[in-house]
Amino acid sequence: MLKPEIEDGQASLADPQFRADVLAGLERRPRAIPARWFYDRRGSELFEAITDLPEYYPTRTETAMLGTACPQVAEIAGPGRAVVEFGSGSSVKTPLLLSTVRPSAYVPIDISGDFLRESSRVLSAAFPELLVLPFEADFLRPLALPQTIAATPKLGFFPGSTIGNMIPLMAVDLLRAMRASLGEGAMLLIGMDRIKDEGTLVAAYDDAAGVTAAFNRNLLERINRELDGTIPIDAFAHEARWNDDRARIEMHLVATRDVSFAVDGRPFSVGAGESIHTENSHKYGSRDARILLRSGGWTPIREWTDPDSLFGLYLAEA
Ligand code: AVI
Repeated sequence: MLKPEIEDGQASLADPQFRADVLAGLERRPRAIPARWFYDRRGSELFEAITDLPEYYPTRTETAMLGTACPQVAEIAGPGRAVVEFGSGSSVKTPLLLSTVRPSAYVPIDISGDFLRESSRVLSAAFPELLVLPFEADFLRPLALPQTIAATPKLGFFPGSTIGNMIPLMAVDLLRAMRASLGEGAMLLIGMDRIKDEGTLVAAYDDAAGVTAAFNRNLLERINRELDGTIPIDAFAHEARWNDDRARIEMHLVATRDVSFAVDGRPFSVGAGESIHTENSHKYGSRDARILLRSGGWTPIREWTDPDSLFGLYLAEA
């Protein structure tokens, strides 16, 4: 996932981009704050908890699918590739891939050095023979990967349906950037959550235990902590909506009453019923996913799904 920096947060230490995104997002109509700011330390913990929820099927479904798909990916991709993961790696999915594909090197790319160093340390301990080359960078743009693996064919790995958190225009740009970064002869293994009945989708983003609600509201807490905010958190309700026109789940924070507050010394008023849009999670049917991949310069060559067609895993070549 696109995990940004972990910060414990004080107003004076706030990321200037966070301040700019929040102030601009509260100013505009409809109000919207980019989802990347969910992931401070608390937000990352809450996201981990979400992945274990009974309603949140994507993580366990994709993980089970990787068990079947990875040996086949290994056969198609052949030995000795460098696995390049976009994001700092999951403690379960990445080992599944590395143990079957047996790459010559593993390059996790993340904008957050903290996440990257920690997950690289854990993976190096689990795979002591493997050359692990953590790469701190924003993978939304084409990258010059380490010289050591310049001549090695690459296998990109982008699980978790994180691509769904981008609008399609950005998703295509990202796929193109990945193709440019990985070079000729590359392959890409990517997960995308599928379109399904609205009830299942909404429940996955509005769980009975309220963990996703806490994850959403933590953004307001982060604003209060880091940007000297005075937002009354209890005046905002978590809402997950299926936008059928755009094939996406939207998360919103909806004001339950008229509220006035300040952020970084600037006053804001939000009327009862008004929302702050905090996340999009686009869902792709099999054909949609293949069109998206082709638009991004990739040719899909294999596809896996689960018995209930909840989630899709795609292998594509450059
Ligand atoms: C990280 N990303 C793929 C998650 C998703 O499903 O869109 C983030 C998430 N938001 C609420 N629950 C999970």
